[in-house]
Amino acid sequence: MGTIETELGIDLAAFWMPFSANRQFKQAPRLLVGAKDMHFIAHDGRRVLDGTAGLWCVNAGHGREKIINAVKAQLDRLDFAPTFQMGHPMAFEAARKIAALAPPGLEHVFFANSGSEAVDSALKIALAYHRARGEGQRTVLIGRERGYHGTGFGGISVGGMTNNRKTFGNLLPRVDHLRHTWDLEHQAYSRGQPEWGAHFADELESRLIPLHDASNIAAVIVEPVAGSTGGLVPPKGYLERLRAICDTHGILLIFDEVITGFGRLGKAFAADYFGVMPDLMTFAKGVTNGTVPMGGVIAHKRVYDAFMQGPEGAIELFHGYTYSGHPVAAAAASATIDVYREEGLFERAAAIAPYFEQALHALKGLPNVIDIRNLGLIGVIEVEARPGKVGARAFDAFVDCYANGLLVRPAGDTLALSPPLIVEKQHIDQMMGTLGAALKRVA
Ligand code: PXG
Repeated sequence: MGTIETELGIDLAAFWMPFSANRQFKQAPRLLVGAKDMHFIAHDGRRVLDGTAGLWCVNAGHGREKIINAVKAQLDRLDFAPTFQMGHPMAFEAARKIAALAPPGLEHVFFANSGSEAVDSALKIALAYHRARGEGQRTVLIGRERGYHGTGFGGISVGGMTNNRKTFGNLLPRVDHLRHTWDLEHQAYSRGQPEWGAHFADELESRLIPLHDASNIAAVIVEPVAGSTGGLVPPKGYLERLRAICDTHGILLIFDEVITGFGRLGKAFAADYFGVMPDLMTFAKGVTNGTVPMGGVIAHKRVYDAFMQGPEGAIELFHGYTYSGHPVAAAAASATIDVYREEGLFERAAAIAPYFEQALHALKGLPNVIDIRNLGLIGVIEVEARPGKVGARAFDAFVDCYANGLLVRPAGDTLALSPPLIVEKQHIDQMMGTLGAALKRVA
């Protein structure tokens, strides 16, 4: 063990950390040892304001008793039960509550254990749906540049993040991409949805459908708001156009709502916020308030019904996970949804979003800031990259913020804020104060 490890009393060697600079981290670790409501406790005892709801998942804030108690009670009652040709009450209860929260028509829930699995499940359901209807030739999947759909082979194939793709070979065949919707020249400092850019949807019809032929295309998958690549907010009218084109050509529209689901935009789902209904919707993260891993797909009734046609005893979809609908995750989801509802947290997020927007955009003019974007409780600052060192400035700002009691999330040269929905004005003021000071220091 090195000196830092001796100081901390922890051996850092064995854990190969995900999406992390392992060697750098292990030289100067940032360890979190506790959390309550809006704050983490760092290993040195400092309170750190959680500007990111963990990783966009702790929407009701940390350490919520109702959820914790539900998890404990479930562990005491039934620790595990299979869901392949068997069942247990809590999986059905969680699915019922999730479906009740989802927009009309989105009625059936397929459980996975993460956003990545949710995405792979949704892509497979789309392919199987067309096959069940006698259109098995529809195998082309369309994603979008700068999309993030997790890290499975399906997700990175339809995703559009260079670093997540370049190392991993051929990926899925028969995948294509729409261009992303961000344009600095026409959209910089948009508050909420940019006015300009709905036409980016048109290339589905003008470029991709002519190239592949609509009869071969299974699905289009997009994040309603692209989260991980820096909060790319869809231009007004863009999602509506995608929906209309998919309808014209019999293509399924999948919304990846892993980040936008469970109140991030001030509604249960982004589909509600935008008034655009997908055929399939993925979720994860906020479904259990981050307490227990869970993800899944919510399918429209017409998609589910297409599967329920064959002989009675036939398994309709050869897909699933040992832990699909895990009792402990299902109990966490059920209690989490109760908390969201009882405390009106989605409405709360909607009510405080204008204050958040105002405070965020007040950072305009600070050194190197080139764009500020927001929607609901998503806020992103884009800074000019240091010459030849993409991402370094945002990373330094993240480290500076952490040293000064605030957790923000760096991605490339953006810094994202996505606080728990219980955030108060004083927290927002603190976030912007700390972030502003950091941006000056790393100039
Ligand atoms: N889809 C979307 C839209 C996501 O944002 C996933 C799928 C994958 O989920 P899992 O549970 O497999 O990680 C995600 C995950 C960040 C950040 O800081 C975002 C995610 C994960 C970690 C960090 O932007 N999103």
